[in-house]
Amino acid sequence: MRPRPKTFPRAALAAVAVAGLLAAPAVPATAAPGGAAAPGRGGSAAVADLSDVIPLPASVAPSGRPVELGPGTLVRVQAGSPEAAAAAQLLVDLLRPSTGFRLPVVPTDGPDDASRPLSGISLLTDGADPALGDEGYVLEASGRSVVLRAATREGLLHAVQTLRQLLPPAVEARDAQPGPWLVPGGRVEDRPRFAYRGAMLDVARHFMTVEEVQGYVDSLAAYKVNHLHLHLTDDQGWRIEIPGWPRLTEVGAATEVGGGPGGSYTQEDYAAIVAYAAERGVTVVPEVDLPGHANAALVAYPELTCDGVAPEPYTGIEVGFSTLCVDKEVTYDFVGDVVRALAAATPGEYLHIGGDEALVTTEEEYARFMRRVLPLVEATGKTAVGWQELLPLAAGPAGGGPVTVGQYWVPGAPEQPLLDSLARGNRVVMSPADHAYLDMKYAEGFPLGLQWAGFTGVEDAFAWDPATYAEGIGEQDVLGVEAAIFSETLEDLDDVETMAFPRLPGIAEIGWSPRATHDWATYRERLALQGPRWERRGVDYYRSPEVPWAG
Ligand code: NGO
Repeated sequence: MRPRPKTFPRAALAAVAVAGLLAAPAVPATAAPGGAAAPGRGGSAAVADLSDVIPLPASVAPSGRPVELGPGTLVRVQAGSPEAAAAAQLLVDLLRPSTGFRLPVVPTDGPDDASRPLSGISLLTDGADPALGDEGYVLEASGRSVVLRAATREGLLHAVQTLRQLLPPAVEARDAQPGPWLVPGGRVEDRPRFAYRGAMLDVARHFMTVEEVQGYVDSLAAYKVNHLHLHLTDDQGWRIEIPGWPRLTEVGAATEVGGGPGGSYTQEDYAAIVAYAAERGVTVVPEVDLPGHANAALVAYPELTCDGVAPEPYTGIEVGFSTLCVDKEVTYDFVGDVVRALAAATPGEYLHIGGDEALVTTEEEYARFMRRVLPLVEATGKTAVGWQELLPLAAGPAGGGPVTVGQYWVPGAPEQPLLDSLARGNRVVMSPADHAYLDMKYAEGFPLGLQWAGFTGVEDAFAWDPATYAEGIGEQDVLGVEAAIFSETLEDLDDVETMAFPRLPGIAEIGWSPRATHDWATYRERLALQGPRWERRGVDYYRSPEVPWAG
């Protein structure tokens, strides 16, 4: 379908990496809007501007003096609200190490307490405006109090992330820092543009440990990304234990790109990822890529091939050469078991079945396969998601079926069958590879990444709109956006972070902030403020010359 790079001499790349990063032109520090806390000012007396937040909140009204947190600050949670208690836990886990404050969590005293301004930080569910939807929240900082109010746990978690960005960058440190800890005064009223804001991580081409995935979740949650799509299987490795099919992980997980040892998640590992993500408001969307991209499964279970002969394990980066045998019954026994196991282990609504680049099945075979597999997914009660190739085969509500979600990835205009599918009530998540594939290189010569969809600078990742990107696909068709990272050239979380930051926050902002606020010139100023936060947290990022980093 397109030219692909061949192999990547990793050692040579590492050399370019260092040289390339050091050679990045120094860019003068630009004063941040509103006297924002900037690196170099050491997070001292500076106070952030109320709109120094990514994604930019829907509405911001600064007023009054900053609120200072201190050693006596209490965290007050709505009595009897498990949602508020959960968000308070996340808040104190974030704030205690760097502030060194005890931040005791105490319940509000009674119903009228919720409407009185309290000293400290209050997390309240009573009195939340239903118009703010499932994820909206209000943050008000005035006098001696910061009040976070939302109807849902998700809303309160987002409010916590906003508060975090309104505190100085030193808040990200894991050891005690000098204050003061000032929150700018005023009111933020916020809710997302799209319900689905995702990030995809490919743990198949290079395996990532549970801790690495959890570390990535931390970074995603900071930008209100609410779905983690895990690309769990591909030609190079099968990464998730499936009861009844032990060789998938015993044999099919033992390889990865470049010949490394691979790895896989037990059901317990997967549960640990799901739970960690859920605590941070992130829903896991598991993907098993079918019927193509299946070499690892075929190595483990040769009966899934048409000739019954096991292929060689694959450690290269070509695509489109493998397939489950569409004509064998055992294939559907296998897929049924996989889909049911994943559905049982996944509390979220979505189950992704891949469906891209099935280049060695005919169109008829592909359709036959998917027409059997979609009902298997639907029988689990989950919503099926697939790469855009799947969409034409989904009946959709107008065709008497449920909604299926297609992930749009091929750059350029959609074909008519895809548009027809959307007209039947199916939806898309937009990840066009020329803007939202963060495994593309930033620029010529960048040491990591691919370039089949071109180079994707920081502005390129930010400056597009999912509701106008593709002719015929409008706002009503779009469930949301997703930043995808395939890991052919990315060996570990450090590599992934280098590709994600600073580009991923741009996709998060596209997914969350009102379209009318979308503006590169002001966004890049806000983005620059994230650098010191990543440094404090130990998150790798590329100091792109497109961003006016301070210091
Ligand atoms: C394509 C391909 C993947 C590659 C990726 C690399 C999709 C959906 N299928 O995207 O197998 O890893 O490009 O950018």
